[in-house]
Amino acid sequence: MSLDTTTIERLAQLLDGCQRDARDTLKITDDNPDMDWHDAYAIQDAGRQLKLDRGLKVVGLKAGLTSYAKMKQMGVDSPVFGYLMDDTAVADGGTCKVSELIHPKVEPEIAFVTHSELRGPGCHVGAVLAATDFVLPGIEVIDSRYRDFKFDLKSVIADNTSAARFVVGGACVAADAADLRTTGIVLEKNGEIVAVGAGAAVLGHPAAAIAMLVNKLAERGEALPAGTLVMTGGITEAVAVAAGDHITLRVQGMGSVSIRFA
Ligand code: OOG
Ligand code: MG
Repeated sequence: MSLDTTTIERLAQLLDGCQRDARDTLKITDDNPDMDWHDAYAIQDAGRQLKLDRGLKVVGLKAGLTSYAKMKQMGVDSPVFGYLMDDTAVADGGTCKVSELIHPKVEPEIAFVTHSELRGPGCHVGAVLAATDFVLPGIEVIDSRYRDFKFDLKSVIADNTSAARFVVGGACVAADAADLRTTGIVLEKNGEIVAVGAGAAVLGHPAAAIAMLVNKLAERGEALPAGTLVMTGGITEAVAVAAGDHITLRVQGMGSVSIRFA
């Protein structure tokens, strides 16, 4: 750790305030160039504690920057992990108010729900699939709190990996009922196809994103609890949205999920 606890708390407050007021800030590494990886996750943790203190609940976890398309779009080279809070869940077909966000984008993802605890180190795709209850389509709405969506990895980790809203829906499918590498996805905006892809875009297999998350948690002595919802990361580049847009994600064999922006 290179930052003291006062600075970590101040940066968590800053990002939390930006999220609540829908205003942006410069990436925090500009003013804190010595910030290390532990600091980045410590700021993320402090931000989660602020939300828990307000009575919110953690309802899932997320991996991000897990596909080459996403890493290339954001100019970074490795995945990141964050959490999903209950006040950011949107019902399938529900509405998301853009006035509550800064510059939202949507990402087509495959979500997993586990039925058994997963514990690293050494977690792998096979262990994840064995512990998976079902998979289903998910759209993540990301909204970086950083100006013009410009950040580096440490800044985006501190900002809970741009998490803003998420929706899961469609059909729940057993993980062994589909080959998630070849599972195709189609993302539509206002009825027009804006992105297509396949599960393998995420680290070769979406379950690999969860294995990475579990091994990351193990570094802190933590496990992924049974019954956890995990978003495995955008399969394609994220797509900007504005009020009036309607987004549908179709996933092969899993139906579709949608969200409207107002
Ligand atoms: C970081 C979060 C990326 C994903 O699915 O790749 C993410 C960002 O691009 O703002 O959630
Ligand atoms: Mg995402």
